[in-house]
Amino acid sequence: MDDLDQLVVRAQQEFAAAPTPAELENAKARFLGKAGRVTELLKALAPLSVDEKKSRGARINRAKESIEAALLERRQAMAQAELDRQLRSEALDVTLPGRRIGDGGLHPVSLTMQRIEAIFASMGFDVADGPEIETDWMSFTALNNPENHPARSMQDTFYVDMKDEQGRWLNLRPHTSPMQVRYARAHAARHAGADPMPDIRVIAPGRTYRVDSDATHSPMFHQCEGLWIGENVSFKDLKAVFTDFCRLFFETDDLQLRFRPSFFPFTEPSAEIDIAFNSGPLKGKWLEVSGSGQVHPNVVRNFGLDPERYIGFAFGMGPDRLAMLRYGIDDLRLFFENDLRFLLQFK
Ligand code: 2NL
Repeated sequence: MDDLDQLVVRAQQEFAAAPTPAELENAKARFLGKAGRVTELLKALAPLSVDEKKSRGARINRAKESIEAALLERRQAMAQAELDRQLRSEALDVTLPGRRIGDGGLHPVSLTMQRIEAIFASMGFDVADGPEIETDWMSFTALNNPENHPARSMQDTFYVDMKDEQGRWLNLRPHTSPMQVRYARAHAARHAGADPMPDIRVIAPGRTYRVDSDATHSPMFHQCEGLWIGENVSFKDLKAVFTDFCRLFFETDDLQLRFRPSFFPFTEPSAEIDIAFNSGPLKGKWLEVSGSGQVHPNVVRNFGLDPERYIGFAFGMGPDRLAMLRYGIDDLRLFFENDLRFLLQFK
């Protein structure tokens, strides 16, 4: 191997050893630059004879071409390596699942309300929905509450610091009965000429408010009331409707109903409806699920109907409590804390 072959090998080695493009260019300058080894060798030709210049010069030029070829190859290898690195670092894994926006879901009480609505709708009940801010007449007077009844007091009912167009004080409805009063009055007015009037069959689910707050009471809670008025609607219809409702709601026929005498100003007679399961975790335990009764003649009159002719029943139940029973929840406050660990279980 002569000095020129060695020079080529050294150039190849230094190019290979250069870790960055900048150092590769420095290495290039050491061989091919103005003061580089190849230029030095060409300068050293000066004192030689013409023939020696020719042969030695040609060999130096071939060595120079080899060095240039090695440089080009190393430059391309570096560019390729840089491109590979960049492609790797910017790689997109199109098989990764995307980041999805949460689907959301309905609150367990909303699910329960929907379930109640669907069951009563399937039995021919209309579903009515209306104002949560009501007049004294709608919340109490129409429902046969005496003027001095404690339910009207500020200890029991939230009053709104505002009057309606007629100058009447407003309250947050303490039950959804006002909606049934509105519905019944509109129905009676619409069918004023009909003889007989078609039956009123409606449920009123929604938010209700009372001054009450502990483990089993929330100042805002839900209610679903039901009303069926006609010429010949009796307690046996109430029993049939409510038995069907309980069987559908709890998805079992293996339960019993019990009507326990009670009192409400708006019904006479009145009864609490209790149920007991014959099997399952709650087997044999009587659970109160609803208040009920035959609508008081004064209330029928306030519907705009003749209580001598039209009669029927009403009931009122708490979807919050029904949701607790259905899902096995022991603290009402869980419904209103909105802790996602709780809510996600109902998705
Ligand atoms: C309870 C009591 C009840 C009613 C609600 C009602 C509505 C009208 C007329 C007559 Cl428009 N009655 N509703 C009747 C009996 C009981 O609920 O404590 N529920 C949890």
